Amino acid sequence: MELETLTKPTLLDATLKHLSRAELPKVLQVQQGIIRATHEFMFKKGLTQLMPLMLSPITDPLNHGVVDATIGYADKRWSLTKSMIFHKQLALMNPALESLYIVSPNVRLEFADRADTGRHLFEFTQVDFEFKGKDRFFVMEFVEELVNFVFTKLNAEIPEILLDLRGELLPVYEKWPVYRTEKLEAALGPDYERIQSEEATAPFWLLNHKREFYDKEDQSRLGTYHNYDIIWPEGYGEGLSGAEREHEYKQLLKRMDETGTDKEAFKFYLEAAKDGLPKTAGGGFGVERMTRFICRLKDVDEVTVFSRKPYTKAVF
Ligand code: ASN
Repeated sequence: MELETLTKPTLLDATLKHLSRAELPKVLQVQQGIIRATHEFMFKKGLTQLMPLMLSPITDPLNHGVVDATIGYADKRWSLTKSMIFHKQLALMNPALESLYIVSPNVRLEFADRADTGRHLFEFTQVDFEFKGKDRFFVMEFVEELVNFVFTKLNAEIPEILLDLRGELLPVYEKWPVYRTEKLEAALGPDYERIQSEEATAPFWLLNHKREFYDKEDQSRLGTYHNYDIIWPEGYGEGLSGAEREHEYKQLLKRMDETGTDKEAFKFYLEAAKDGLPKTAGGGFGVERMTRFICRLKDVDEVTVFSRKPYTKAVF
């Protein structure tokens, strides 16, 4: 084989092409503006910022399969963070801490079937937040205020960039429609989330997804859950997920059985629940997904400097 063929820098070529896109600096300024405004909002609302962790004995089981991302250290297996869901709940065991947030890098090594959704990265950042003693109604209102605060700030701080990238300034949303998944599915079929997102002109809430064991089950309607997603309009799809949390030991055991969760792996967490986990509610929004929606980009990977598109044979 020719030396030239052997050393052909295809990965470098692809990397340089990706990071040299002319519009990227503007997209990054939008993303930076989101983070800047989010910090300001969280400070105003009194949430305490935690630093992110990348390694833990347990992490979010998620409601879909991904490639295992654990490493061995100190005679233990450590998972790369898929979300800091359990850390949020555990940290609120501190009696003096009422609410918290983290700008949290998440590693989810998605399979190839998520490479072309336009919404998935194998490494991304979410703003994850949690409140002690609050319910879903409180969190939903908090999130609506947060989004409107961030959008208003961006309109004031970087109007030219917004006009350039999305063709207009950002709206402030007065009304946030609320749907239940089972009702939307009955009306629109299995692809209800995409169809409703494409038809919508404003973000909306979707309640009651069947999900991880930590989303609180409605005790008066078993099999339904006190969780909520934000779906961005214009076909941009899911942008935030959150829930009131299960915190009672017996109910956690029941939900772990129902979701086929390995209780042995969650021994430490279950011990904490036996002692008494606080009642909490929260959520998290994807920073790159919000940036994509604001900039009206085709694929969320257009937000990254170094491509994080899930595995396809063409790339690796
Ligand atoms: N951050 C989400 C929540 O708080 C969980 C997740 O990212 N899977 O519910």
